[in-house]
Amino acid sequence: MSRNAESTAFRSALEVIRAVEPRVADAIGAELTDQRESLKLIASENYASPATLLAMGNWFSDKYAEGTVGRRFYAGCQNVDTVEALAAEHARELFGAAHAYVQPHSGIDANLVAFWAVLADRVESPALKKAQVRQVNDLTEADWFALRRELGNQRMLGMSLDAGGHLTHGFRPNISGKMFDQRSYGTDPVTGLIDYDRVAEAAREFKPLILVGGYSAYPRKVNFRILREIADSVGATFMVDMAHFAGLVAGKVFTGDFDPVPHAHIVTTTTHKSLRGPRGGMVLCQPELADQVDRGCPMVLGGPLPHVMAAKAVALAEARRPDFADYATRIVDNAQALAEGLLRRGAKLVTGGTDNHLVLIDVSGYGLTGRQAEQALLDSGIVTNRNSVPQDANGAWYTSGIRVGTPALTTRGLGTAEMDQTAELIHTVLAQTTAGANADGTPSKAKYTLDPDLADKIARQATDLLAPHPLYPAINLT
Ligand code: DSN
Repeated sequence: MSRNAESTAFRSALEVIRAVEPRVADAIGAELTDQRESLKLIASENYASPATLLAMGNWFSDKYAEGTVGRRFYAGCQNVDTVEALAAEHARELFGAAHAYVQPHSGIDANLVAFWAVLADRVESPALKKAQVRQVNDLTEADWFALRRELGNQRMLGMSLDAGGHLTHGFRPNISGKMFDQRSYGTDPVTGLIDYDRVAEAAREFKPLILVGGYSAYPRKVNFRILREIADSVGATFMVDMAHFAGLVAGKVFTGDFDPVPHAHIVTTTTHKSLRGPRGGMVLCQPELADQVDRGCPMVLGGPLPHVMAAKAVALAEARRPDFADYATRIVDNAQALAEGLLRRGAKLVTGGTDNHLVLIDVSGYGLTGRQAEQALLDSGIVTNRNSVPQDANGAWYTSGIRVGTPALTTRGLGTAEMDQTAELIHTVLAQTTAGANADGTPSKAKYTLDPDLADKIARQATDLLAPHPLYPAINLT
């Protein structure tokens, strides 16, 4: 395929959009410029391929296709069937999974599908059985009351948010924390690592229906074999949310005990993080859960997004190529180089390093909150996000951490030497930023001072670092 074809495709698309609403065409163009010019270190972001992006921008978006392949509630779904079946096949092959459900629109959708599949599979509920065999409209008020009571008190044990777990693993403000009677496991206060003995103890005491593994801000490998043994010892279903590290599983960086797919009953993921696909979600599961998972629509989801499923099929096909394994290896090499560069310059890192795609900097070592650090870095052309650290004294809004990840910069082609230079830029900004004060003289968690000339200089250095690695080099919109 000629590189020129990519450029022509995006230019033509923008021309068509511009004829209707030029401000949208301008915003799309501006977003490309911003992404090209900033050092993107958000651990959950990436750059999908032009083929993946283009698979989303078409008339598949116009089609309703509730149901599953070959069993739709709408006529005329033969082409949707083709792309959904392809995406599922690629997913099964890539991850060695028995079953794949590619309809979830996002990570939370995938998790809700999984939670409901487990509830439906595991809970001895006469009311639920009735709901499944009868049309929902036939259920009486008493049936509904019983259903709520029988399902409403199930237990889930997941990693706490401040230890690196995710909002959807039972955090109170999220629906998962309201659906389930929830308890969390944390990390060791000294090492910052998961203490599997403590997880086992919590599981023995709490006896969860679901044990959740997976994280969004834990910089280490997780031993899924041990977590499965813990789940089995208390009769729990073991679910893993691999959204952050799906690319490392696909690329065979995480194998054996560290690959969740052979160990978990059910695995959820997003497709747009390290996996480098379109924005969306997916569920993989053991055969016994497949029927329940396939009821994701209508249980949790409405109509699937056929255009996104088409893009999932493209991205998953890309991830099955040998060069994806090389990409996944480089993600981790880069994260480790970044961590070493930061440590050498005196930064404090949660767990003292990384063995995945992310690094969690405890910026209290620089006398800053996460909020101050995030903004100072942004002023300097470095895009990160603030994140809680374990036992965070500043809470989930201001935080004491900055999470940085390497999937996006690795896609651009930056390597370990450039990660060391990135560490230098990050350290310089954080070391030169000072926490500000409120009008009454009390310390502010948001205000800070950073010399604007220094911020400009760092932003120029960041641009120089990116210059040899243009983003979407074939695409020229001017
Ligand atoms: N928002 C994602 C992240 O940044 O980790 C997780 O959902």
